[in-house]
Amino acid sequence: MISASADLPTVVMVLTRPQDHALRRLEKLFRVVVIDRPDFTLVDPAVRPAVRGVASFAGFNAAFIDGLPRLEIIAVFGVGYDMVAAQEAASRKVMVTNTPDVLTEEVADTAIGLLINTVRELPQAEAWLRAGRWARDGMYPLSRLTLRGRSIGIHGLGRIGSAIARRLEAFGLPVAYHNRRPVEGIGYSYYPTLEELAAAVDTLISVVPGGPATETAVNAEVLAALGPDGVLINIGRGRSVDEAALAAALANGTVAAAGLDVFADEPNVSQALLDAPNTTLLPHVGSASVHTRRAMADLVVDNLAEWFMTGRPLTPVPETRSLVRSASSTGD
Ligand code: NAP
Ligand code: 8YV
Repeated sequence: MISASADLPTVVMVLTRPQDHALRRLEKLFRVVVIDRPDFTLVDPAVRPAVRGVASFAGFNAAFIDGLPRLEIIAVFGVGYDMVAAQEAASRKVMVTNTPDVLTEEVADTAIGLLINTVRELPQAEAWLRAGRWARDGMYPLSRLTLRGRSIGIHGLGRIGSAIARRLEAFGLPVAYHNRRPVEGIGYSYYPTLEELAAAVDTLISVVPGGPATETAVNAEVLAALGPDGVLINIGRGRSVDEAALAAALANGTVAAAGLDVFADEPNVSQALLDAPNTTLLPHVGSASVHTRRAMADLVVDNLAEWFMTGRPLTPVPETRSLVRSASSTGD
């Protein structure tokens, strides 16, 4: 057991904004050094050789790992770890963990909210009321689009994609999907390419991980296949969508509307998308409730604690799943 009286491992916490709950928990278990970006030179050179763990609320690269010679584990805040050098960590025998499952239902709820807002124009209707237009100009115009009669395509039927699909089944809407391979034991129709899926449905929800394999997967051809009644929702990663192609498709009616929670260059949003018609844009709030962010922060801390207590973290990323903590690892 790690106890306050033991020789505590040193852990670096990389914080881009305050995480008081996680900090308080970490300070009970470890000696904690806080830095505000993943740059090892921000850690005192005398402390660097003692650092054995990192709690990262930001990404990191190989140079960061190399600057901390006794590093054993990096616990990442977030399920998506495209901003993380996981392969490089694996080759250096550094464990990487992420925060799956604890955010799945929250992100699925957000996706449904974004879909309904996009299709039924609820944010615009509220703006109409607040601007006094209901009393002045009458009823908000009927929404052009509806969820009724839609067919849904999920791009990335994993944990979150499945939770979105379950919700939409309850809405009475048919669901199909595209992954690199079919999911066993699932009744939804599978399409081996994204373009085939887009052609078969009128509502595409993208919830794939970022990275080279999904970069601009939702491109001009996919949008054309989705068609003029088509709605795109992206709650996965911004770079999975060709944003210039999407802005053009919205402007010329190739697709009807888009709801986006994620963007290629966050926190910057391209002017073309800001100017595009029929869009609902959210500032990456998929998991952003106090409840769920606290659960994610707890999992970051629990992963570090389990690693140092048992050598087996709770949620390793696939790249480092087979790593075991070396028996020669000792206290600071
Ligand atoms: P997951 O369980 O790993 O699901 C990912 C799904 O994507 C799997 O079904 C996978 O199936 C599929 N996939 C992966 N690469 C693909 C490719 N090249 N082409 C087609 N399908 C592919 O992950 P999750 O927990 O559902 O999270 C999904 C992603 O959502 C995260 O990685 C993150 O980027 C994003 N996310 C966003 C927010 C937000 O706030 N907006 C919050 C949480 C997560 P195959 O492996 O069979 O292809
Ligand atoms: C978070 C996410 O916003 O988990 C993810 O992959 O995109 C979101 O839950 C992010 O990871 C932390 O800022």
